[in-house]
Amino acid sequence: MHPKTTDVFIQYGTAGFRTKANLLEHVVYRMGLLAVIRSRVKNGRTIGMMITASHNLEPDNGVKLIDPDGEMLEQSWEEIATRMANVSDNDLESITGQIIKEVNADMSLKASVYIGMDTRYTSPRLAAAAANGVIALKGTPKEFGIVTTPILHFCVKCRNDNTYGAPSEEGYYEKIVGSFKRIRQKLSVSGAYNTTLYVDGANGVGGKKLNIIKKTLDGELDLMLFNLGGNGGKLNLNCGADYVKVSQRVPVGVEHVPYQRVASLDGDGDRIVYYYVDNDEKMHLLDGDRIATLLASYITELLGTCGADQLKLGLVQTAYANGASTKYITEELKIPVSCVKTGVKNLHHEALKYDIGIYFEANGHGTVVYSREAKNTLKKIDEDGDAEQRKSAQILLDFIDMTNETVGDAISDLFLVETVLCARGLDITGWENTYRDLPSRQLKVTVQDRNAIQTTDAERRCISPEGLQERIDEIVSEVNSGRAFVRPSGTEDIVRVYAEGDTQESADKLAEDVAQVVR
Ligand code: NG1
Ligand code: ZN
Repeated sequence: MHPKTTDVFIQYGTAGFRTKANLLEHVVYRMGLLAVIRSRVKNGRTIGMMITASHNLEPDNGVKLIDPDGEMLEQSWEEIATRMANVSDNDLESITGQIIKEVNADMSLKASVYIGMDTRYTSPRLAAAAANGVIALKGTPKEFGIVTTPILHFCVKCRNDNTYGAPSEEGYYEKIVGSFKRIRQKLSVSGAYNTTLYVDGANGVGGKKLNIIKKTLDGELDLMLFNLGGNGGKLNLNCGADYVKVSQRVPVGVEHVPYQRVASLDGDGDRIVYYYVDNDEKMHLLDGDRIATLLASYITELLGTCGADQLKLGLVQTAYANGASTKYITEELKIPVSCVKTGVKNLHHEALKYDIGIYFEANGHGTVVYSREAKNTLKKIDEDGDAEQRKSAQILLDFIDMTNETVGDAISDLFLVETVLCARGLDITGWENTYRDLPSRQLKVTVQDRNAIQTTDAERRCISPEGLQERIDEIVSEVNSGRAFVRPSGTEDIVRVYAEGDTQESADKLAEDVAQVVR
């Protein structure tokens, strides 16, 4: 029904399949087949399929599968997905049969697949191909239309675990926004905090959903929304969280008032960074590391006041975390930090090792996960504690409900950040002043074979090609507070270079020098 029209090899990577939209129809159809098989292997529990290319530009698209608990597809299935996507039309049936045997799927079981998509003009056609794939193997598709990636993750989780919430967009608003409002009633707006927040919606789905939420807020937060996709604004083009973070520039399409805090979302609403411009029109970025430290210090404070210090809280970062943030977390907050390989699933798994695990990529993708033990301890304090302990426990329980624990979520993270700023009476400079970021620079380098570069130590050091790490070490040693690493991207055919230094000039030069060695 959806014939393969290209021989270009495609791989299920950290962000699923992602490429030019016109190369994807057969891939998405086949992922519909695979989602049904996956659902049956999971005893008929619901699987999710999200059609999106996140922060990529409009001509791209992609698809990722969501496992029953709302997490990313189990890693061992990535190879199966890749095999299924690349086989010829002629061999599709036999390979599908082979895979069914291999994974031991009982094809007589029911199968359920939730399908969501972002705002790209190619998404509806791909979502239809996905549904056709599901139907071809006698599964039941349910289409959610245009939703953020995290809303779909949430719905999948709720469908398989009804204690988490109701599996619908409304159920999501009820839980996330509802708990934000409940918390706001317990806190008073004070100090330097003010309720006006500007938002850059990247001309994607996140801004559209905030526009729905905005109408239900009663002055708890005054959202001024920009880049909602109208007025010729192009998806992710010179706007959105990735643009702001990587280029270190303000997005187009947003009105800039000095010292007004702005939240910038990415195209599918799973990343968020904050920034403001000062009187000299200089942009100050508050990225994922800042959000992580803000949340970590607030949760730690509440655990203290409610007498639950025995719960183990930890933070998870990647090599891209600013060195100053890691120093602040370990030395000032005295919270344990782990560094893992890039890719949200790696952070998520590491975070699950703590009672309360906070994970963020510097690019603004992250969330908090809470163990059953942590939730039960807080509920018990809410029942048996003294008045002050109970108050903190209740705020923390609302905080947990406001968190989308399945995956990084720009909307949920926005409400978490706004809650902490309000509770602490902070404006954006107060938040910024907790520590000073080291200047940094990211570059992309095109090489012949990016996989010639192999890394170790959570991607902070190269083990091949021979001699490369020694050269980098030499260059880094000449820079004050210098740090640099290179790694092949998992989502683009490039090598990424990252560098930090004591000044912007030294960070820029270090990145450029390291890039020269890689080229
Ligand atoms: P790659 O292309 O592997 O660097 C990028 C981001 C990841 C993650 C994935 C998935 C950076 C440096 N890398 O991965 O953090 O978000 O995309 O979208 O931001
Ligand atoms: Zn995204």
